[in-house]
Amino acid sequence: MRIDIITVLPELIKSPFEASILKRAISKGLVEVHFHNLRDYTTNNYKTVDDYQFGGGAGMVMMVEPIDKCITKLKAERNYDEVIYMTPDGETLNQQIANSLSLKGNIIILCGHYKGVDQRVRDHFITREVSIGDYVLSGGELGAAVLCDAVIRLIPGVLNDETSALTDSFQDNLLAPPVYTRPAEYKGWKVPEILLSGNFPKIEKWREEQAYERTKERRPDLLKKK
Ligand code: 6GU
Repeated sequence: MRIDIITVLPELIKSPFEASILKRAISKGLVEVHFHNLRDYTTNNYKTVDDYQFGGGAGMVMMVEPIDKCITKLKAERNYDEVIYMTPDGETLNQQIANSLSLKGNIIILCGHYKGVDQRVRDHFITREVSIGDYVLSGGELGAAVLCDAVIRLIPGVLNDETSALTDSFQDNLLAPPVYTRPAEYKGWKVPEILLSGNFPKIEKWREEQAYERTKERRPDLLKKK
């Protein structure tokens, strides 16, 4: 998989790819991530990427031209399966979206800023618009980092058995059950007996019940989706 991230603030989004699982996925060659500074595609002397909006109103709008130049250059080099725009008015990211994007070959992610991008960018280049939740961020970069993390960890070979994605919360619209590690008793606080029993079919059944109870308690909306 190859991800090309278009941004006015590359320094804001690079660091998550330089540690832990994402770093390992890149060094194993399972994913390539490239950053493109939109200012490198400007044609004016001031390298401005935004301008006042037609019709008036507060807030700047990202201009078509630098975005067109950047996306057109990338598309001339290879085919892309998706051109994603990170925006608070996109579809809210969930595990299903992450699953489906993890199966793609090449994707472009455009990070929005200010009042967003000129609508013509959305009409002519964007195949999918993604938000990471119902709150406003200063820009799409942190959203893009969240999306990339959720997607990259699902690429086969990125996680080892220990961190397997199959038992994650949300993977089957259930939250994960509680987990414990040594010691079996700390300050009188005991680990549930069943987990020490060695009876693996019973342990599995307990975990399923706990996952169900936790979901019913905290996220009953997920059970309706099952
Ligand atoms: Cl992707 N961008 C911005 N600016 N705000 C957001 C968001 C994205 N997702 C939720 N809020």
